Amino acid sequence: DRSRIASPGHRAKVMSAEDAALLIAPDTTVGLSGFTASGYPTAVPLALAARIEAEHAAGRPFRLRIWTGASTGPELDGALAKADGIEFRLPYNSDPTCRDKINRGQMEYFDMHLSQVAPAAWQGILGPLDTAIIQVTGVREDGALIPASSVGNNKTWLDRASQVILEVNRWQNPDLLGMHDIYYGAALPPNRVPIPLIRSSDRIGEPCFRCDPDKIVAIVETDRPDRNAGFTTPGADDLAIAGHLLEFLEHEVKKGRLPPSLLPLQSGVGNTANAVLTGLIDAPFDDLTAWTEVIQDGMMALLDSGKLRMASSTALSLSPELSERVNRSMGDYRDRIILRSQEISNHSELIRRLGVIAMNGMIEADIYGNVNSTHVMGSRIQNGIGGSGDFARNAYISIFMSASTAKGGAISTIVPHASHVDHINQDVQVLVTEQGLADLRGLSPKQRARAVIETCAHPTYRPMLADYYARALAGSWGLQTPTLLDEALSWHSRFVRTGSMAFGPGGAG
Ligand code: 0RQ
Repeated sequence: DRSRIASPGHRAKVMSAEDAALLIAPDTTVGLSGFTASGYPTAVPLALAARIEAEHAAGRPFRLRIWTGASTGPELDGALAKADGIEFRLPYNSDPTCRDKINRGQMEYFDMHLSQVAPAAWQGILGPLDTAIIQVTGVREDGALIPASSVGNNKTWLDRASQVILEVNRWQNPDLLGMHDIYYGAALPPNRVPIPLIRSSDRIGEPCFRCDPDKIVAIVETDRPDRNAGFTTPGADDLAIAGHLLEFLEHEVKKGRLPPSLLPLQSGVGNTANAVLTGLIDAPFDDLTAWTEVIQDGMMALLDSGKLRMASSTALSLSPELSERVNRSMGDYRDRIILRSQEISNHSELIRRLGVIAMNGMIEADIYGNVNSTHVMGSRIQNGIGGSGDFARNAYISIFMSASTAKGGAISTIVPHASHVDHINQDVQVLVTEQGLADLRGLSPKQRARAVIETCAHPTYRPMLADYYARALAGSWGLQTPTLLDEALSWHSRFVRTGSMAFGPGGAG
């Protein structure tokens, strides 16, 4: 079935994934499509991984610099990392093999804000881009490329790369045509102009990517579904967090601080975020909109329920079951979903203008409301900052959420001092755990500490935090943000030494 490639010139470039992989030289930079395990190339990365393994077996070094939109799937990050083919990677990663290599010091990882990847590439600070490997839904007769289920940085990779390899994926529904909005008005300073978008539903670009046909060196045809992990049924903690959050939003509407249809919603990755969105189905809000970077199952359910009028995102990020169902009826969603480049979905100017309500997960928060989204015990990366910084800094209300403990209670996610800070306390306005919701807006550091300890901490750790805070009030060098310097990170070092932040039975540790 060649019907997905309507241009004869493009059809002449169809070849096997193995042949396409031979066009990529060692020690070069490759920009790939993909934002979550949606719309990422699979056949060429798998063939490339096999080639890298063969080269390594023959004693020849072969490593690449890899740029993507955000996390991708096992056939890309997983396969290339297992082949030890990634020298350097940016941005957000959630692949376990990559994570392991990064934490062992065997892979360089530049964890940058997702909105800033494309501008940084244009600025030239990342170096040249040798090859782009981009999954598309089809090629039109005029050579325009129909995007797939994620947009990410594809526009920029296609524009910047010296050579382009396309994967035309027959699994993607051709009805995707018309769902995307690819903005071609971005420029570097001093030539930047306001982005002409005032509502989440505005369209300011084109439905397809442009790409100089002379740069296209190979086209590989594939037929493979997106492969996002499924979601677990929300647990008691997820439901409690969702309950606190919905009560807060209702309260804000009652107080007249939010309109009855709220403001555009952003929701991060993970099960808790998914549970919050599912909870909105039964909440008393109508005519909702979303301005976000991933559309998970909960947001689709909200769309299907009619409560959510439309969603703007850079990617669909659906469980395998829902992904198949949505893919079959893609045309039904074309008027309610807009997929954009990530530099637009996560743009500070637009997030600030629209007044987005940002809801993101966290690793830990300290009593002053500084949030760590990325590092476990200060030094091991979990995933990355992703879009959380883009949204938190510019949101109308910036909310972070997590269960109050992790690893079966051995870790308190509320700590005296964050072991790494991604979001400073000024960018964190509301903290939610299953224990409760702390509205930190307008509070001083000492007022925040009292609210966080009393409202968010787990009962096991609350007395320990209260004790630390009381002693900090008595013994800190300064009293704006009371801190016991020698003790601030002792909870983390105790965990690394003993496997628990709690004191042992004899009070030792
Ligand atoms: O690890 O799977 O090994 O048990 O972190 O934690 O509780 O399942 O929560 O899926 O919501 O993820 C911050 C990682 C939370 C995510 C983070 C361990 C925990 C588990 C996952 P296991 P949960 P979630 C838009 C916004 C940054 C990017 C972002 C994230 C694993 O939300 O990556 O916000 N955010 N992007 O056990 C040690 C702690 C821990 C901990 C959790 N305090 N100490 N381990 N874990 N807290 C989306 C994009 O950017 C694409």
